[in-house]
Amino acid sequence: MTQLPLGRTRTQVNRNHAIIAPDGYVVSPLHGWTETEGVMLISPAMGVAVRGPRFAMYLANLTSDSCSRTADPGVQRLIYVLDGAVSVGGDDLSSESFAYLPPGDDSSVNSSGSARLLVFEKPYVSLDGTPAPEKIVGHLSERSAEPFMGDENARLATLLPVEPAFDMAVNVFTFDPGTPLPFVETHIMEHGLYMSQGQGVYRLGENWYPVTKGDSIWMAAYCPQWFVAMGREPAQYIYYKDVHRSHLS
Ligand code: UGY
Ligand code: MN
Repeated sequence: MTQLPLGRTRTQVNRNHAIIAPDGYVVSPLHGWTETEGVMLISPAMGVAVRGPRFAMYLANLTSDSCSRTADPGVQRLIYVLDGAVSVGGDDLSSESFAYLPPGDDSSVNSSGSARLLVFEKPYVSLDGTPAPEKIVGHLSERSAEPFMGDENARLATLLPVEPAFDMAVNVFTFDPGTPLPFVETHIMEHGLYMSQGQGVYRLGENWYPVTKGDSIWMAAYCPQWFVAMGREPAQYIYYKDVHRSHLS
């Protein structure tokens, strides 16, 4: 990767969106994890927006001594393995595997070597008469990647069931080179996004950003958004969105 001149960064934090580039990472001990360092990519502490993030997305860098503690009370967690292997409450997870832990689930994450995880956390909002979801463990390859709005070159896989019990979605979107999102989206849901492969250009509000593997993006509710994949290989991102809850809550 080309070195940036001293005093420059590709990171930008704005009112309704942010690009967090690896050139500015500061690793620190992770609250709720033991012997684990990480980078908090998105959290309510960003607070620059009219309405800041209501979830967190972070990288957890594990060694053989690392383990996680139960998430804060009422908080659900989705763990996606970027590199390496871990066990989550006895289930073995390899690269591109994931585990969804509902609030209160005390499955601990352990690793026997180095591993890199992308973690999403959100306070769970219950729905009257609908029990909270149970723990789920799976692998990206088990989820079917469906053409997005009929486009075979843009494929969307949902990791979690699309059911009212879930108040968050985590999806994996893969675009062949040259493929765009079909229109500029503007919607009430917010997103936390991690580029897992390839590169492209993201439009956020009135700005266009070249983005590449390893970059993270936060998009506030109603942030106009659009993407086109560029380069020689498919671009892929993993993203969070809030779903299935009242627009007034
Ligand atoms: O689910 C979504 O809103 C998705 N199409 N947004 C995005 O990729 N920026
Ligand atoms: Mn969207």
